[in-house]
Amino acid sequence: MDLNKIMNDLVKKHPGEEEYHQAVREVLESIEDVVNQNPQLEAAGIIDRLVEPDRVLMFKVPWVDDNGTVHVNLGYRVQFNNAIGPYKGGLRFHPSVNLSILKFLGFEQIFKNALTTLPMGGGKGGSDFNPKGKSDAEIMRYCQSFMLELWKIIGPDTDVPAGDIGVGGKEIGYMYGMYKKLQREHTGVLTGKGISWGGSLIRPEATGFGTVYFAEEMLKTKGESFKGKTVAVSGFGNVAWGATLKINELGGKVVTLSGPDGYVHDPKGVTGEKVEYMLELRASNQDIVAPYADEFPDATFYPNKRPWEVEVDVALPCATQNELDGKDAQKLVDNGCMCIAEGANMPSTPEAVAIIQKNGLLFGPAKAANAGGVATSGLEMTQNAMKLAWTTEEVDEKLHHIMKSIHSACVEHGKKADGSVDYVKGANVAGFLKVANAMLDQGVI
Ligand code: NDP
Ligand code: 2IT
Repeated sequence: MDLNKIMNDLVKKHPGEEEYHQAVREVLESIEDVVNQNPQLEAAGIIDRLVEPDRVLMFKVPWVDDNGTVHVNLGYRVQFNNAIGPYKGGLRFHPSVNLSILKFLGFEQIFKNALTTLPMGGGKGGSDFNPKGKSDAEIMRYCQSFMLELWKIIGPDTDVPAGDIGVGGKEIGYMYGMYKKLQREHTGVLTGKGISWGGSLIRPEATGFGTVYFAEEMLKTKGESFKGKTVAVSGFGNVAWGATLKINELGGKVVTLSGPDGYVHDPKGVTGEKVEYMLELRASNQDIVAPYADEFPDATFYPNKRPWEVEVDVALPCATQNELDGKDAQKLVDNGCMCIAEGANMPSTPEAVAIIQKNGLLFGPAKAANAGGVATSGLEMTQNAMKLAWTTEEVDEKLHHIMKSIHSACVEHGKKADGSVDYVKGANVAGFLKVANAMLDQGVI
């Protein structure tokens, strides 16, 4: 496989789509050896077919605000690969959303979903709509207008969207309502639904829980656990909340949260009512974490800074892509951090990953460490298909089991001669082999 040629061609075909190039390069670097050892993959054009999405739907989303002013946003769905199951992946509503970001997320989702052991292909979608500061009525009208286009290409066995940044239970509800009306059926076409209308228990917590379960497995390989460990978490959204809940349960202490405005340091730990306050902050539709420090005087707010300068044992980036760079990684290393697991998608830059790995820290990449969210979406699909609902304990146990098997797959494919594990390589190779073999079986389509 000629990696540089593939990348040059991709960059030429899709100029400026930097996040997409970054995600593809990272995977190709890991799987280069495997591809070279298996010439049938090259003969079947697997890589060329894998790096381009099956199709992209782009549409305008017109909507009217509370003052009667008309706005137009852009909506997208990237259906990347359905070799092992229906396209599956979240919808992101954030002003930064563009095709490059959605293609990077959709590409990652292929391998993440393969790692879950469940039959789900990869996709992603969203919009450059900014939900911050919008009224509920505006968000409802927006979601309805968005679904008026999206419904044409999704279905419970075709493409099953879910939430991501800016899309939580409320938005899923508004979109589901419109889908149901247009399609005239009540099927599990979206995941992250409300519990009373087809949702799964534990889905809101699942990504954060899964990230902590994965980190726990990594720590175990060193004879360690979360008990007594200090943890830096970034973000204050859905993933950060779930992770904080689980860390508290396992006896660790979360000492930071962050937003686009800066970070808060709470040396006494984000516990009890403070965890619930995260939900209020998230629901308030503000864009800031600073009010946490007004509400809880033990905490200090540091504007325009990232939490990675705080001395901690474990770091869980749970906000957004490229939020932990080389300098941040060096600070974590210098301060004695031993384990980093990515709750967000691609939060660490390639420079950061290189520094973290060079210094021998445990490093769980996103497609393994945050796969618990989509895995539980898969469990929601199964419950919908069976028209049955599992208990909290049943779902949590299955999620825990899936995260342990993802960890085992990473160890199997990422174990190095010195006994340490390259989890980046392990996750990429394990996910890739499953998808590539399915593509081989199904012919050139
Ligand atoms: P939320 O919208 O609930 O929270 C996102 C968090 O990130 C918020 O705290 C948000 O702050 C912050 N944030 C957003 N953009 C930026 C930015 N440019 N700089 C700094 N902070 C930012 O989303 P989720 O918790 O669902 O998603 C967080 C990450 O986890 C994303 O990378 C997502 O792709 C990933 N993920 C999510 C899964 C899920 O099931 N929800 C599953 C797997 C991964 P603010 O609201 O103020 O912008
Ligand atoms: O990035 C992700 O894995 C998600 N946003 C969850 C996708 C899903 O379909 O549950």
